[in-house]
Amino acid sequence: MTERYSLQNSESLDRVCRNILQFVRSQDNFLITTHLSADGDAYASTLAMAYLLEAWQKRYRIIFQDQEKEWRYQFMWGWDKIEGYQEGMQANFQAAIVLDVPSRARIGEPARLLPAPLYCVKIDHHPSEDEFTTYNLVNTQASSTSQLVYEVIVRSGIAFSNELATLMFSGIMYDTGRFSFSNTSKRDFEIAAHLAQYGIQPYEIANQLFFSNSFSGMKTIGYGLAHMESHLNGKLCVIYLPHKVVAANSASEVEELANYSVAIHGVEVGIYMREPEPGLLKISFRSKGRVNVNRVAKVFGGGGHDHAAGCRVRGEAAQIRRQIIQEVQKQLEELGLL
Ligand SMILES: [Mn+2]
Repeated sequence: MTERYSLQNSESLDRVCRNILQFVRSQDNFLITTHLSADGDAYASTLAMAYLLEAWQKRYRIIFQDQEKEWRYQFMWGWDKIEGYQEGMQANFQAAIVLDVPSRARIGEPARLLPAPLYCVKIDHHPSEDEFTTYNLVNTQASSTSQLVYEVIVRSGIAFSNELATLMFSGIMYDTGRFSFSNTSKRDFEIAAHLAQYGIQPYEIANQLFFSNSFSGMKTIGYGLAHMESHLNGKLCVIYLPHKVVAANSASEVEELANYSVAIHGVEVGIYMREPEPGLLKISFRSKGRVNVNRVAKVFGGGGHDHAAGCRVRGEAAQIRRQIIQEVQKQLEELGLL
């Protein structure tokens, strides 16, 4: 069953969700996993599916590539159940649920533990890059994977609780940038209104997700802002953190710099480059909406959404920055914005 649904077709959404639920009901001993460098939506959607399996008394393990768990998500139900991938882990899972992942490669090492595609479910809102799962709930219009997980869980018949509602709300809040990014839809507000019935605390959740930075992390954000560069007549902003600066910080703490790169009047595209290890660049692309940054990221072997994408490349920062500027320039010229 490889069919996908579009937001306009709720009958099809219903069918896809029910197929997934039927499959999950029929299986046991699950692997649940997500993408490398798991973010708020990855944690929340993964843990919400674990909550469903728990309610159905299924056996499961949650395995992430990341060895270190992100402390800012510690408030989420099930955080303590997440394991980091270890060499030699046994691939004896009967079924798998992968969340928020556009490709097998983006899972990292836990991909080795996946059973055959016929036993794999994928729930995601990124454009798919390869086929490694049979049961797919993929909608690139959805704000978040957590929104899609809600669509599945609301049809499962399990009792909602504050913990479950907090998970799904957190994922949506995270990926919509507190209900403000261009991906935010009417559906997110409908879901939020339903989840609010279970006593969720938006203020507390926002504090955990967005305002729990360390002192040194905030200073590094300051470093990035103080050193940002303006290119292409102020249409492109580049923020770059060299290895020596990145090394002193937990990576996720300074992720917000990606959003700041495009938070300037007149900027169409923001780029946030950091060097987690010497010679390796992790790059985030953000667009105000007109430039398709997924296209830019693809030139460098990455991908994502039209408005937010990323890639990892090996090479020299100054040279890669020049190439990226050229790619953005091409699109700005095509659009008549330069
Ligand atoms: Mn997501």
